[in-house]
Amino acid sequence: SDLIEAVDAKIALIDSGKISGADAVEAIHLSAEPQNVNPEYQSALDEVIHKFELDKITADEAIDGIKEVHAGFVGLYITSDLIEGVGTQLAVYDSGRVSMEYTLEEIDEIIELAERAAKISMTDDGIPEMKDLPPNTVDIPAGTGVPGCETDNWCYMQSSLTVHVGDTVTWMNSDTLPHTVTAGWPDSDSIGVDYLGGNGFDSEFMSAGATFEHTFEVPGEYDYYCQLHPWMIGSITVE
Ligand SMILES: [Cu+2]
Repeated sequence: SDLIEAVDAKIALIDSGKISGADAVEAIHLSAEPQNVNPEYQSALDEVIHKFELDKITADEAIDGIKEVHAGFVGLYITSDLIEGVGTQLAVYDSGRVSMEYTLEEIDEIIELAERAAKISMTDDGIPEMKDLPPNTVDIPAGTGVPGCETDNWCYMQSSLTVHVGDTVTWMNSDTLPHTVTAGWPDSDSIGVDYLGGNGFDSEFMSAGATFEHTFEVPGEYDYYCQLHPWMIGSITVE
């Protein structure tokens, strides 16, 4: 599959010695994560990365761990119900809207973003500190690309916002991964611009650092979510 090829390409890059161990770990993390093809693969990968981030293992050990996880799951990808439950993601990659390969310059850029994201301060509860944002701005904090943020409602900060008719809301992607701001919810009949009789919105892919704006002209309760990480949900109330 595309995923196998992408991770194999990354591992080849590491093996060729073109990038350092720590850079490679980050790059694999960031390139594999948005694909999110198999939750078990993802959590096994996350576990390795997490140990690396906590300095419990070295970069070289992390790479070995990643290779092991990867090797262990290759058979599963090829033989099992690959498509089930991943239709959206695969369509996304097939559409070419998400880059599967990174150039060395892009990897440098990603690492810089990752370092910036790592500096975001967290409260004692592990919830990102609320940023000092302009009015009617919603932040997408780092770390929302893996499940967990939904427990304390910080996948979008703030997850619910009340504005007035005519107001423009701006979303900022402060994470290192792409996200979307898509009206509706994962199982709703109509999503994106079709939501609520054509009054919805859809950012499509917001890369790291990107912003998206929508002006609300019709009162109502607008639910929204991330198409890449459907546990990310938020709402805008327009009065
Ligand atoms: Cu997302």
